Amino acid sequence: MNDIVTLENSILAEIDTAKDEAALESVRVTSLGKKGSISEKMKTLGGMTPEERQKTGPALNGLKATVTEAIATRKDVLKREAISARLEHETIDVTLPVRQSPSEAGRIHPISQVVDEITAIFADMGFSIAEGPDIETDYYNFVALNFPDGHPAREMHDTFFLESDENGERKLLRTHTSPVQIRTMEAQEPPIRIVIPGKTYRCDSDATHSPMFHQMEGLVVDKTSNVANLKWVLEEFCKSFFEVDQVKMRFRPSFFPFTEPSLEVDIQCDRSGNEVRFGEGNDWMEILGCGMVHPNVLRSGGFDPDEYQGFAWGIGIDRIAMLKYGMPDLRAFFDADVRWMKHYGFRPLDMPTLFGGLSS
Ligand code: 2U9
Repeated sequence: MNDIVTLENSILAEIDTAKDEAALESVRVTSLGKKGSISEKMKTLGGMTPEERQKTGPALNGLKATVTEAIATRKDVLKREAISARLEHETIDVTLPVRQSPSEAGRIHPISQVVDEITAIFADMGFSIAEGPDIETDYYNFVALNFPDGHPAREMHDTFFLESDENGERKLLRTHTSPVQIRTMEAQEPPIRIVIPGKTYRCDSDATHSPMFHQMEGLVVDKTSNVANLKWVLEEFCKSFFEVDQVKMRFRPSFFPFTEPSLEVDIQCDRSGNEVRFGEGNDWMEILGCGMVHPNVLRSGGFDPDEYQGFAWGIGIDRIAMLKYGMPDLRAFFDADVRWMKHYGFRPLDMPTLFGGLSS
């Protein structure tokens, strides 16, 4: 029994002098752990006579309880001492300026902003957003869109070609987002209502052309869609996008291989002041191209042109971003100049919605 008292005194002394929680944990392991001094003593109970065991058993259980409680009490004291020490040494200088969080300091690029605005407008009209690869085949970029081999309109696209692959096929960087419409027609049954914002590529570079630029095309295919529906969709889009109540539009005959009839669209504007104003004035500005989908293109998508019809349009995102936000030089979009982004960029948490305002 004496050795149990001695053991208790020595363990309690170690607990009292433990400097921190790590030292206390080490006392717990060496006393109560599987191979600790108390556990080792417990193991000797089996070799004792019943009388010895009757005395030693409760004494060891009491030792275990005393040590467990002493450890818990010391742990509380050490925790409180550690907090007091931190409070004494840690200070906050409340006069320092608050550092801006990335969600406040960062800016959304005007192109991304305009893509989000367009997405919000067309989603509200019931359109889905479709995407496809930037590297395309000649078939999806040209043939399926009614540009057969040798068609003169191919020359106008200034295409970037990749090296021929092992099958002799020359892939290319898509010159418009139109391949996505063909891929969607192949994969879906009408009615189809999609818009495709995305990167496009043509070998052209000056103040108003960049080798990589952004387009937003749209496609509707069903059994009844017509030019009146097309005009309504584009008018609603222009009013929402330029955030005006009314906008006059002028549709002029044009030619694109993938649409018949094809139309170019001008919107009313006022150029008399320093900036262009939409929805008023006596001037016109060309803004987009559109038309009814050509029967050959419907066939490429797997639809019978005697049963289905549709309309489509294409618009340059960079250009409408420049017009809406008064940015004079296209090249600045791709310069990654932080000062320019601070001036023309948008706050990350001001997401464009029709109910909250597109650009407010
Ligand atoms: C399919 C069927 C029809 C897409 C169209 C235009 C007219 C057009 C230009 C506008 C400015 C390109 O960025 S831009 O230079 N695009 O004028 N695009 S109709 O017609 C399609 C597309 C796919 C299957």
